Amino acid sequence: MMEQHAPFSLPPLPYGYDALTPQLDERTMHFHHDKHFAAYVDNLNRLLSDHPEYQTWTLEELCQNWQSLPESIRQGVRNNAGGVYNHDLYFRTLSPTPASSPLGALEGAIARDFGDLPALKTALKTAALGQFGSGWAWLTSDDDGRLSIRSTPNQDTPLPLHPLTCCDVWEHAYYLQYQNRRGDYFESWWQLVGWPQLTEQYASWMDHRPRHPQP
Ligand code: MN3
Repeated sequence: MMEQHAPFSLPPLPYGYDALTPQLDERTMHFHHDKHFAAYVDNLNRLLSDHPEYQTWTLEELCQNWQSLPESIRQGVRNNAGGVYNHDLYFRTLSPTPASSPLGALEGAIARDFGDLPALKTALKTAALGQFGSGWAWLTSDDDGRLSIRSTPNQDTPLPLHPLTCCDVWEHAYYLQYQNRRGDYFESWWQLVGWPQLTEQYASWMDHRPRHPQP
């Protein structure tokens, strides 16, 4: 998805709509994926339809370089390319059969950068609950593999940092099931984080990261 360019297509949900129950119910998944995520894809394609010169840009390029677009589509692409990028990662990194913990290089990096997994969770929850209004909380890596927690407003991404996973704290992600209880939603979301996938992604980055000149 990140390397795709226009026209973008909605990736199917990688598991059943009822696969994440009871933490995320089927109705929430239908609205969130089929209505909200789909709308970002449709809006982005519509914005780019009259601008063939930007139809070769990848999703990441659109997310990172929206400032250089014409004013007529700049804010729209910022919001909707971000919406596509963020929701793609959100749905891909949830798992119906989550493992209890990260492994390998990721486990080591969490110990180094947070102390332990509960400390990472606390920092991420603080970011998720502290984001005023709509936005996202992120676990990211820099080019050297150092992990950090970020939050972004609206549909902004943490690029050029590499996001490992993200908690959607827009009300549309949880209101049907949790109403105003964002903290309860976070706890449910946390139980669904697919650590095997994050472990593999992090290991792959570490194997292929750009090499900095040695001093
Ligand atoms: Mn959402």
